[in-house]
Amino acid sequence: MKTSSFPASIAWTCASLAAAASISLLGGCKDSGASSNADGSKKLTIGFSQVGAESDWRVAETKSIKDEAAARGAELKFSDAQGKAENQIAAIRSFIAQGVDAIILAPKVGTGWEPVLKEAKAANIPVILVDRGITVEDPSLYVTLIASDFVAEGRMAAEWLAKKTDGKAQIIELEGSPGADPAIERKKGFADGIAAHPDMQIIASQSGDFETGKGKQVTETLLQQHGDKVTVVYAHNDNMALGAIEAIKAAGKKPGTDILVVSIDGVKSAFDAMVAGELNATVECSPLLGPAAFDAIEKTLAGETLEKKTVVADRLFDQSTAAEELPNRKY
Ligand code: GYE
Repeated sequence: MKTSSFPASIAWTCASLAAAASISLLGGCKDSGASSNADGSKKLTIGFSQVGAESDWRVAETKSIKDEAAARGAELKFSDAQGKAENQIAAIRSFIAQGVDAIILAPKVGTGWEPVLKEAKAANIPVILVDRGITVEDPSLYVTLIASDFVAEGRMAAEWLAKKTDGKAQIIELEGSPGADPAIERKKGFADGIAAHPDMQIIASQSGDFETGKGKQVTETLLQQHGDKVTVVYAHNDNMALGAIEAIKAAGKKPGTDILVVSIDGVKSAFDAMVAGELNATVECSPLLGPAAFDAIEKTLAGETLEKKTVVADRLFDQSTAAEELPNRKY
């Protein structure tokens, strides 16, 4: 789907300025008082509102965006919201007040963004969404979303599991943060994937907030409640799966054998756990979004119209290839 990106007026101004004066598009067209790059182009100032650092995945995403800002000579104003959407709203307001050239937003939840995004739009500051989507009535409130297909990820996990278990599984599901796009969609994709297998059932489902500690805690409680019935843990991210692995061991069982563990993200520690035989499979979800985010910023400031969504391609890894793949992992 193609939708117009940022207000045509600002796009026109940037493009024509660049054409007329041959200035680097890297410079954007806002004056935030920043200095110049070595090649004489004006330094871009970008605000990045990050959810927090709850997972290895998110730490890798932050690094990717920081590294890319440095590589492109942009100044990055970074805000860690400590897991709170309201802190992200405050950070966006502060970026607007500082007159940044563009904002990168990794939204904690899918709703509640309309008012602050209207403020950004009124200030002619384009907003690029990374990793999670949002629901807004007016799609022009953001330029583009760069993210994985979370429904497909959940489905991939389910299909792998159906093959592995011959369609028989009693599953504990560890959900991501409530209201977060990947939590909602990974749940849906997985449910779709097991629907054709009547002997695959989710016997309990609870949020572990995408964190290792909470994943462990929730698994401990659910194992106490459901005892010997459980044959599989499906976690919406690797960190919760790693927590679940600890809880399974503490309950005197062998993760990966007595209870299969499947998750999503593909972080290095998940590959280590697969090599150790404790995690069975993980679906890759790339957090290396910095280059695509900065390409989008440069294009929108240059007046180009962007696709509304760029889908990052994912694939599943299991124990059969984990050792061979581990040295190639970049996060
Ligand atoms: O899977 C998880 C994280 O939004 C895609 O958030 C991201 C998810 C990722 O904390 O580990």
